[in-house]
Amino acid sequence: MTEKLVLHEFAASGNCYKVRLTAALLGIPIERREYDILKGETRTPEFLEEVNPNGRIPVLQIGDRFIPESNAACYYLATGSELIPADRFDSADMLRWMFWEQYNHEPNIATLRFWIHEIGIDNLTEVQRALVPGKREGGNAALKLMEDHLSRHDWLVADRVSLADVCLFAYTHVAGDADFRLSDYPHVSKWIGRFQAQPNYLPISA
Ligand SMILES: N[C@@H](CCC(=O)N[C@@H](CS)C(=O)NCC(=O)O)C(=O)O
Repeated sequence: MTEKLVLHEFAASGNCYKVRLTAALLGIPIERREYDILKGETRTPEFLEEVNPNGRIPVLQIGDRFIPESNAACYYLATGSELIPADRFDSADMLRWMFWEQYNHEPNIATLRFWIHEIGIDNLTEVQRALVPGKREGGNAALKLMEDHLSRHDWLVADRVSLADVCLFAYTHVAGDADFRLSDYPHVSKWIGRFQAQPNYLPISA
C-alpha cells in the first residue's frame, strides 16, 4: 500500500478496534486520530463535510479518500491477503457473517456495551432503558448462533481464520463489559482463546 492510511477513531470502540486489529494482523502501518464521541467530536460541521457525512467513526482515510463503516475499512485492508478466502463460496460466506454481525450482533452487544460501559446504566434515557431487554435477548441469540456454529468448527468460515473472525471477535470478546456471560458459551470462549493466540494479535487496549 503506497498511500498513507489514517484511522479516524474512538479507541474504546470495538468497530474501530476491528480496523486496528486487521492492520496489525497483516502488518500494515496506520496512523491513528482520536475523537471523543461523548463530546460530539464526530458531529462537527468539519467532520461531516470532510470525513463522514454520517457523523460516525471508524473512518479509514486512504490518501485523500475516506472509507466509513468498519467492515468496509477492514475489507479494504485485507483485500489480497489470506484473511479473504479465494474460493467464491467461502468469500461470500465470510461476507454473510460480516453483514450478520452488523445486523444481529453489533446493534445488540455493542450498543449495550456502550450504554453500560461508557454512558453508565443510571444515565440512560427512558427510551434507551426500555430497549435494554430486547437488546439483551438479541445479544444472547447472536452468541447462541455463534456457539452452535463453533461447536462444529474452529473458525467461522472454511475452517481457517478469515475477516469474519476478526469482525466478530471485536465485540464478542468484550461482551462481558455489557454483562453477557461468556462462560455460558464455552465454544465461543475457546474460539476467543484461539483467536488471541495468533501471531501479531493486538489487544483492544493497545
Ligand atoms: N456501522 C458502523 C457503526 C459506526 C458507529 O456506530 N460508530 C459509533 C462508535 S462505535 C459512533 O461513531 N458514535 C458516535 C456518534 O454516533 O455520534 C460501523 O461498523 O462502522
